[in-house]
Amino acid sequence: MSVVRVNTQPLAGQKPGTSGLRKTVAEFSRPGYLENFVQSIFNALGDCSGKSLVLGGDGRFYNRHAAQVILRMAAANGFKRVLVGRGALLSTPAASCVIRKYGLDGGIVLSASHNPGGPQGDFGIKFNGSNGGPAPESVTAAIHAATARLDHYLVLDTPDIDLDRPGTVTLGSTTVEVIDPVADYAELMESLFDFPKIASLLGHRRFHMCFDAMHAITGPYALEILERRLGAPPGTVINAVPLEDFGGGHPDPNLAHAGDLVARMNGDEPLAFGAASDGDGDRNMVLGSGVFINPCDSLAILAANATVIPAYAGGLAGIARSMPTSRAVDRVAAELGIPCFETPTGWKYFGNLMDAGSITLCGEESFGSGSSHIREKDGLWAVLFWLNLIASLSKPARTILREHWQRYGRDYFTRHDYEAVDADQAAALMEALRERLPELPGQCLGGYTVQAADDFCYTDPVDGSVSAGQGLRILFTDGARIVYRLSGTGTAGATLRVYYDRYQHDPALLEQAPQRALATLIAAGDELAGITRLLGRKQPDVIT
Ligand code: VG1
Ligand code: CO
Repeated sequence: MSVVRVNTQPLAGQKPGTSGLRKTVAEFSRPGYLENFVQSIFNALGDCSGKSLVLGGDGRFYNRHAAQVILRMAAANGFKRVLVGRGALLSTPAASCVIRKYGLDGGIVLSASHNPGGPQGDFGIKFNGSNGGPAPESVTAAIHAATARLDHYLVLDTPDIDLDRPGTVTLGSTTVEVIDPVADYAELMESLFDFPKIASLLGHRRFHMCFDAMHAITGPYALEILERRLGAPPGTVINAVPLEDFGGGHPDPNLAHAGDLVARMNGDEPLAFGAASDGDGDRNMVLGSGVFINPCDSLAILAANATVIPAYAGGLAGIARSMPTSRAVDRVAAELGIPCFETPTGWKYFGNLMDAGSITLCGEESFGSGSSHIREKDGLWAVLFWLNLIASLSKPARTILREHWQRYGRDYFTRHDYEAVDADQAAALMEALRERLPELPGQCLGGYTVQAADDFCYTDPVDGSVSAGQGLRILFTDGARIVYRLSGTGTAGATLRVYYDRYQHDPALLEQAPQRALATLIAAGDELAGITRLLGRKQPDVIT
């Protein structure tokens, strides 16, 4: 076994986005593409000798190959210890859990999350630091800078190791431990929630639920936790086997893509509760009988009822939400008398607040919620939180939702995504709108008067770092809001996301369909940015 120094040159475009580097499998398969990026992560870390890592991914096509390459490179770069999930599998939250539990220096998660997989699909690499959370902007910028000056990478000349057999292998001076990807995470969940109470709910003959793992990473986790530890009937978890192409589906838990689950919810034997997770297990969608629980409302409800859960019985230090997320959780924070922070989109902005002890819960409108138990959003955690609430409050999910609206009012929310838009056209639309921001206050748009308009800029209260250009916000005098931003996770053209929300507290008007309740605001948003006019799009591709 010898260390080989391979000469290379910088490859353009290796810039991490909202959540790691995401490219097509075709691009990742180009000679040196994967190796260049991994070496750049190691270079940004500095001297790797003596350091430790966790490695695993969501099981998509290229996952196993990439894991073998990364192990050879970690060994060549002098890492002391690498823990790798059996089969090269690890959900994003489980990787965060393992980093924290074993005091590792960081982790590499192989995933493009909700992006489609397979040879024609996408692949991705995320790097997490020693707190278990996604690398902050300062680190991703250092990695990107390293990609631009790379001239060689190091790799150990050694064959693939058996990733399916738990145990220890030595590569050069690196100890590689193949670990059970589920055990540490399942144990952590058991320490947070009232498992006996959830088990009695799941054993009740009138409570039927379904968890759709969408052939992505959460299958093995959900089987272990829901069916084995909590005794849910076999078959509760569907699409449980991780497949390299996610069975041809799109592992994005929303009403459009979790079709099997939606069909079961509305089938002959309607279910009391349904949930789904995404490619790498960090997101969740939760459904009650006949109702979809918007992630913004879900976060608010978890916050309002947190003390029911053993792990949060002592109360919450504070809450944070991403800027486009509705302000439903702000109302809960105000009532609890705790701080509520507004951060840019992406989980990396929550890490400092959690490390500083300023927040306990946080979430995003994009089906992500989590707490300071780890430093990632956590799909199954949210599902267990909901089950614990239903069991402890002895109320169905839809009643918990309705009572929440009656008490706090409802923040109607929707997100409209325009996918695969021409990148130049999308940038021009955003630029034109940005230039008009100063003139908007006081103007009337479709019956709404603009109170303020800005390009969201965040100053991290912990380290003072500034993140500018995080989305265009139009705030109206009645509290309604429109936000425009471009996605940072796509691989084809640009995706324009437009977020609409409006508060309603009239008890008689809490049960409207969101698209209806927001119709005039949506029309105003289209007109203001010129979506139909400039992009030629009459309808969004995905409505959440
Ligand atoms: C999207 C979501 C964002 C989320 C990110 C990563 O980013 O909007 O809230 O944090 O995906 O989630 P963007 O830039 O496409 O809007 V995941 O589950 O892909 O790691
Ligand atoms: Co994800």
